[in-house]
Amino acid sequence: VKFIVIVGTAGSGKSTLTGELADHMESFGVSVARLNFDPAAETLPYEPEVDVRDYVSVTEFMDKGLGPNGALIAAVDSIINNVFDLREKLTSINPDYVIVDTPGQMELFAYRHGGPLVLDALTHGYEAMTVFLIDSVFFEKPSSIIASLALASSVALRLRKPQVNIVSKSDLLIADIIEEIIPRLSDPLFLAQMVEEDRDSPGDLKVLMRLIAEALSTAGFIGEVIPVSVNDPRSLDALYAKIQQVLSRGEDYN
Ligand SMILES: Nc1nc2c(ncn2[C@@H]2O[C@H](COP(=O)(O)OP(=O)(O)OP(=O)(O)O)[C@@H](O)[C@H]2O)c(=O)[nH]1
Ligand SMILES: [Mg+2]
Repeated sequence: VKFIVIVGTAGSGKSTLTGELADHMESFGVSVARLNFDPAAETLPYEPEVDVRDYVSVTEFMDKGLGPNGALIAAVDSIINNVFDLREKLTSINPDYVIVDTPGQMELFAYRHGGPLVLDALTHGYEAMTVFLIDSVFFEKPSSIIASLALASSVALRLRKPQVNIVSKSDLLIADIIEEIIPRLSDPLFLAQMVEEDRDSPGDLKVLMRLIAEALSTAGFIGEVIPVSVNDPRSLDALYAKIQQVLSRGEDYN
């Protein structure tokens, strides 16, 4: 069993990708279990083999006085009590891969303790990686591109797993962004130029943006960013190839 943990901001396409990537991988003859890790999901675009909603309920925490966001955080924290059962279920299915569809509340995985703790307990002893979705809507402005890369690095810092960063819903982007910007996101000179040409940000923020970009690229954090659309099977091929490459490289991180 190898774990692919899908993480991204609200509405970035995690659940849709979980379903489509699983189907795509199965078409190559590998077995995949879809794990819904979002206790607040109302409907899902796929049929999960394993579902945290069978164990924890967000409304239970709302009944205790928490608001919807706080209740979701508490619900995810409480999954720790069910990790043994979840692992039992998954090992009885014994798939080649488990794809984990997480909630869009990024603080769970970018800042808080509970998200990494529960995921570590879930994947302990198995190979695991993160696929981080950068929503294509963030490609509107240099400042949101840099902020998204910074968020991607927060997730990597907290989850401590090998991570592939992708741009989701790439069919919504114009060709220029796909061809000229996304392939060059790991190039510090390109990022510096993009920041320099940004007309929306004042000078002091440009300095900050340039330094963040330089730090992420010189640290080698950004790597190859893959544009992915669930409507384009070739992009799912490219993502699956990258996943296999990262997971076969193995043990460097854990
Ligand atoms: N055009 C296009 N739309 C997509 C793609 N992937 C997902 N979507 C749409 O984006 C919307 C959000 O998708 P979800 O999969 O629910 O996103 P999510 O990240 O799971 O959302 P939360 O769980 O609420 O955080 C849906 O309307 C999807 O149909 C894609 O590759 N291209
Ligand atoms: Mg979802």
